[in-house]
Amino acid sequence: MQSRICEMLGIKYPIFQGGMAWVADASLAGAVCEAGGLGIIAGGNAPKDVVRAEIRKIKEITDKPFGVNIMLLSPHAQDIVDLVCEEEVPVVTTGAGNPSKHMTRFKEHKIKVIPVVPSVALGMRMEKIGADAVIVEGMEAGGHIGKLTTMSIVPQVVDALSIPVIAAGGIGDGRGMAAALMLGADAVQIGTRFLVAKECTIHENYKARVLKARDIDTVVTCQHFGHPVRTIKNKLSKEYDRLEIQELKQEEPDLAKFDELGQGALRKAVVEGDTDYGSIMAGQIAGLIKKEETAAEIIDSYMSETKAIINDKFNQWN
Ligand code: TUI
Repeated sequence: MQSRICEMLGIKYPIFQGGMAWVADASLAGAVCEAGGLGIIAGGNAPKDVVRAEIRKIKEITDKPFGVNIMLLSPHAQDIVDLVCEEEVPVVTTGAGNPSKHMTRFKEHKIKVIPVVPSVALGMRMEKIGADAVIVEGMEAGGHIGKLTTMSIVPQVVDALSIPVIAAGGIGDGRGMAAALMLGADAVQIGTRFLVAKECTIHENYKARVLKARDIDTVVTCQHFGHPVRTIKNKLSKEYDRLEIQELKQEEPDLAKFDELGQGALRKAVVEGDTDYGSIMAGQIAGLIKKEETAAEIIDSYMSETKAIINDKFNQWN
């Protein structure tokens, strides 16, 4: 299944692995690249040297194209922009902000730039200033999310733009991938399912919580203050809910309290395996995930399920 995005990036399958902060290291991203997808190293909140080490590692693991995600809320975002230019990273995805001010720099270094856009308007702006494609992420996704669902926003962005669209959020298997392609997406980006990849180095407690999650187990915290984030329900998410109710009653809510609660919470879950007070970011499809597999097995199952569904439908109607 070749598509214009595969041709543009030199990858075999139209599957991106989400650049999940603290999660997406060279081990996971390298395995995804070797399996034919686009592996993406997360910049997250990490400083330049840490990300550089992961870039050097992935270059040892694979000679296939890979990406780096720049999380624009990071205090190190500008450093990571410099880094991807220095290291001649082939593909950059951005998230959690508007990457306009870095675009010329990326283009000078012949980097393919693929921003996450939360709306048609930002998608159009990105196309105008030279983005090579955009990722459209519905609020079914884990982590920091926008307001719209994948089903609603993907076709609207597809209609408004000429560049390829990558759909993300809620795509847990080949059925979801087939649906995203039917909406007009050229590729999909998968986060949550790769959390339980064998090559994913997160704490086993985190993986266990994803494997155990039911359909109703994710929640969105900070809906009213700061940045909305989808996680698996735990003591931390309940603490956020309590704080939100408390601060909604105040005339001048104390936003610093939300930052304080979130400080280091993702690291706590990913590195220390604290699934009570750590932030267990995961998407709504967590309930679909039942087993740990290699990245190659995950990619192969998305591809074979997608092809089977599309063939079946075609045969049914012809
Ligand atoms: O970025 C993500 N997901 C993330 S980032 C992250 S680390 C974090 N943790 C706590 C709070 C905040 C960040 C965990 N998960 N996905 C891509 C994404 N981008 N979602 C939403 C957006 C986005 C939002 C606004 C992209 C652009 C944007 O533009 C606003 C503007 O300035 O025009």
